[in-house]
Amino acid sequence: MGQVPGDKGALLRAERLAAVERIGGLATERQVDFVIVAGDLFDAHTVDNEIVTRALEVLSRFSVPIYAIPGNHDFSGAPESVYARKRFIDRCPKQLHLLDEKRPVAVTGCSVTLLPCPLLQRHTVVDPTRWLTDDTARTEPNQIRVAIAHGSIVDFESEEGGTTPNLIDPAIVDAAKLDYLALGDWHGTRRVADKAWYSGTPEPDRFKENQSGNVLIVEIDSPGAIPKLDTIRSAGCQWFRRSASIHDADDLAALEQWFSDLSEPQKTLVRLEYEGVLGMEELRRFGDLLDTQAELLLYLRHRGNGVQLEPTDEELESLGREGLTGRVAETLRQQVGDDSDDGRIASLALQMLFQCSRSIGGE
Ligand SMILES: [Mn+2]
Repeated sequence: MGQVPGDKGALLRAERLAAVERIGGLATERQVDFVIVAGDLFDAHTVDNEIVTRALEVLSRFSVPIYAIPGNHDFSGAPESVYARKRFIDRCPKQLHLLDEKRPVAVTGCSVTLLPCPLLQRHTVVDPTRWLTDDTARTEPNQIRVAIAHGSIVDFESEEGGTTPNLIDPAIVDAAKLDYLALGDWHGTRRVADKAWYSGTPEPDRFKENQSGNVLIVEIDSPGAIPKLDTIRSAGCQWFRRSASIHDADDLAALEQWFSDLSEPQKTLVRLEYEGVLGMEELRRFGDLLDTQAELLLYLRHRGNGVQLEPTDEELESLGREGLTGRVAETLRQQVGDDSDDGRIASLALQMLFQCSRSIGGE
């Protein structure tokens, strides 16, 4: 959340809690047996007590049990762990079960046994799911075996091979006869196999187009059955990345339209990257667009090489074609559009030239 400063950052933090609240509502509405948090309930051990207290308060209103494992950001077993903190221990509601041991846990009221793969340190070189083929991971034959793990799948970092920490081999699903493997760490919703999914983070927190902001409702009829999944949007905010190449009035109009089509600007964050060349009037319109959207949106970050000024024939005409100003402007115009310092300097010089000529002209 460090990307968004000040009050707007605070708004985003509040939205994360609201997402947890929505999940609680959904759990009741859909009559699920329990909720799984596959790690990183908290994003750091240094999280403020205020956030711990508020998160636990929201979870205390869940009508069903919540089973959470520690992830790489909130690993357990160390004195500095958020889970060792007095505030957490004192305020942990009865619904929340922190599974920080590698042993099967039967869920009361349904025939599911959970097989947690907690992280007890930030990085492990041993696959955290490896214990699932041990005798200690055996369950009763009528039980639905649901494992919970936090880490990366081999495919994601195939070029780096074994150097990725907390690496999970999805072959464990068959090897350990799992009915489902609930995965955490990846921010987007992602299918690894029929029986292994990343739900993704319920509230996005970065500009990455990776399908985040969902919860998964998983229905498993009996041991061995293929799980039925329903992806439900849990996010309150939308994060967009947009790149724009702006070379004429149509390009500018398309960008204006894109912004005005955003359904909830106050809950929308946009990262805009742009480049291009526009005439004087259009460049002013573009500047206005950025200013007003920065005011309207929850957050607008824009960067890029900038849009350069290339005055139209009429705009050049207004400087007087035969005069000195006109001739300088014409020379500068020929350098604009060049993606180099020269092009950018020529564009800035032209903008200053227009400003000067207008203030002399008494506009
Ligand atoms: Mn993580």
